[in-house]
Parts: sequence; C-alpha cells; structure tokens
Amino acid sequence: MDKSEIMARFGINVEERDITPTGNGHINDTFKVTARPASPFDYILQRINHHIFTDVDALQSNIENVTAHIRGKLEKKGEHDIDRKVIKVVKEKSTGKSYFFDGESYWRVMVFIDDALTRESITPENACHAGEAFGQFQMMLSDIPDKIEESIPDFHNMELRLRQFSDAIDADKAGKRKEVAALIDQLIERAEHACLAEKLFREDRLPKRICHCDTKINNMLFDRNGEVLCVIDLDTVMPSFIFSDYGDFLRTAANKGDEDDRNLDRVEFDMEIFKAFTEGYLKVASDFLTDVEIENLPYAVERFAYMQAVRFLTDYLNGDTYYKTAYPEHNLVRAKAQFKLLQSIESHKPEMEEFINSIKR
Ligand code: ADP
Ligand code: GN1
Ligand code: MG
Repeated sequence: MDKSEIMARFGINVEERDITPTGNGHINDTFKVTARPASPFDYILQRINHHIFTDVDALQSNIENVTAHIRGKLEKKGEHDIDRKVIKVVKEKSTGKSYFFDGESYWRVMVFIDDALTRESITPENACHAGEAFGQFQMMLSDIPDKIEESIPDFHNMELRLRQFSDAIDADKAGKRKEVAALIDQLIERAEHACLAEKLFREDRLPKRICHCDTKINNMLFDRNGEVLCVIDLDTVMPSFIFSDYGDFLRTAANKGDEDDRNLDRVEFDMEIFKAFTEGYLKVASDFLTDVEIENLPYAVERFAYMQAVRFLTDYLNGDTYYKTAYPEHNLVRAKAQFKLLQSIESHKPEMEEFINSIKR
C-alpha cells in the first residue's frame, strides 16, 4: 500500500512525494510528512518493527497512556506550548486506534513538532538540561495509574542479554566466533559485575520505576536555546531500574566518538558531559531516588556500555538479524566501539564516584 494511502487512513491527504525518510534509529522506519499548507501541521509516519514489538496493541496503549498522563501533568502545571512538549498521536479514522495494519506492516502517525532540533552530540549546558528532563520524565510517570506493559519483555535484563550472547556463541550461526574470540573473553570476564542490578533487585534493595529505556540523545527534541522540548521514541517506556535512563543517555551523549566509530582513539568517556548531566538529573531526581540508586550511578554507565557491546556482538554472531546495518561488519565495529567506551568509563569510575559524593553533600 502507498504511504499516501496510509496517511489517508489517518485523515491526512498528501501526495507520495510529500513523504520522505528521516531519522537514523536502528529499529523502526521513520518518515517526515509535509502536509502544509493544506493542513495546520506536518506529521511523522512510522512503520513499527513488529518483529521486535510483537504486541502492537500493548505498545500503542503504553504510548497513549504515557502521553496522556504527561499532557495532564503539563496542563496542571500551567505550561505553555504543550503540543511541543509531549508527543501527540493521531488516530486511524475507521477503528479509532493509534495504528493501522495494512495486512503486512503496522503504521502510526504523530504530529511533527516544529522548530525543534535532534542532536547526535551535545554541549555540557545541553546535557544539564537533558538530565533535568529525564529526571522530570521519571517523576511525571511515577504516579501513572495505568499498567505499563513491558513492550519488549526483559528488555534491559542483563542476565537475559548474557544468555542470548551465550546462545549466539554456541550456535555460531554466522561463523564469526573465532574471529571475535578475544572480545568475547573480555566481555565474559565482566559478566558478573554487569548483573549487579539484577542481584540487588532480588535482594529487594533496588526498585523498578517507569523509565524511558532508550534515552539516546537523538530521542529528545531541543529548542533553539538548547533546552529540552520533549522526550520522543516512547516505544520502550516500561518498568526498569533508573540505571536504564541514566546509563543509556551517558553511553550515547558522553562518548567523544560515535557509537559506530571505526577510529577507537576517538572513543572516550567525556567527564564534562557526565558532570553536567548528573548535576541536572540529580537536581530533580535526588528527591525520589534511594541511596542505593544514587551510589550505583557510575555502575549504571558501565552497565549500559557493556550491555550494548554484548547486544551488538550477539547480533553480529547471529548474522545481523536485529539491528539495521549499513555494511557487513557494522555490528562488530559497534561492539568494539562500545567496548572501548566501557574501558574508558572503567578508568574514570573513581572520579565519577567522587563527583557524585561531592554533589550529594
Ligand atoms: P526511531 O525508532 O527510528 O529511532 P524516533 O521516534 O526516534 O524513531 O524518530 C526518529 C527521528 O525522527 C527523531 O530522531 C527525530 O529527529 C524525528 N522525530 C520523531 N518524532 C518526531 C516528532 N513528533 N516531531 C519532530 N521530529 C520527530
Ligand atoms: C535501538 O531505535 P533506536 O536506535 O533508538 C535499540 C536500543 C539500543 C540502540 C543502540 C528497541 O534504539 O535499545 O540501545 O538501538 N532499541 C531497541 O543504538 O532495541
Ligand atoms: Mg529514536
């Protein structure tokens, strides 16, 4: 089915040429739809990856509940310009659902937020705003009355990710095990430490809260002054350890290189971004975080560089079945870059602990 016909199902009339690919996420396919001047807004059209998000009803109901709850909070606070501060989903005309199934793919439409910037890298000042924004995001969702489902069960469960890694090593489907043996060993050495959060949870020492779980820097929109307008890409909002949001943001934003940098000399943990983000986050979140959560923030950063290295390498061993790749070695390049980042994070850990203690005081 043409994308313009899909848009018509959502009550928006455009030509095929008005719909162009945008964004560089690894999972869904995203398109910008230019609907003006005939319409008051432009739109984002997305093909949901239903091989990954297998329960699209639960996924979309999470997103509807989360956006409605945040909208309510912003209204109560008397915020201006609310349509630029929370995603607005568009309903399909005949079913009233927030997605449309064309017999093959699942599609959804959101209002395009104007005059906003997505970034792949940021300044310490932006990082401080981003920290506050994720703190507020978690705080706003802390009293959501609806049940938020795990749109991907056990998404950030490190023990499960390690089982998947171990299965991929055993199966060696793509015949790459020998080539990456040294990296496998270095990751396995760190496995027990990486699962600290699961251990603390079993001991009842660590809570789960509603988190975003994909706090990559390109999943937020900034305004021209560098302030965060809104958090987007809500597919993975679910109960998790707050480490997910804190750790995954710093994994992407505090990397001096790229997530898939071939030049490992560029990949280094950026302490200035770390400090600024942590300051912003704790300004808001120290009101609700427990001591165990705060103490383990440096661990959260290690955990997410580690988890991502494991996930990329698992996909490489499996023959690239999960992440979109641009070239055959892409997942291996990504895994090596994440591992280099992890080593850099490990070397900065004492400094990170010291900084967190200093702002707690
Ligand atoms: P993916 O799953 O592909 O990462 P995202 O929801 O993050 O999908 O969208 C990809 C990109 O599209 C974002 O990085 C952002 O630049 C842009 N985008 C998404 N939603 C909106 C929106 N409502 N308004 C403006 N831009 C958006
Ligand atoms: C995926 O869609 P995107 O690019 O925001 C992935 C994240 C990973 C990230 C790695 C559902 O996110 O968990 O951290 O790639 N999302 C899913 O860049 O697996
Ligand atoms: Mg995204």
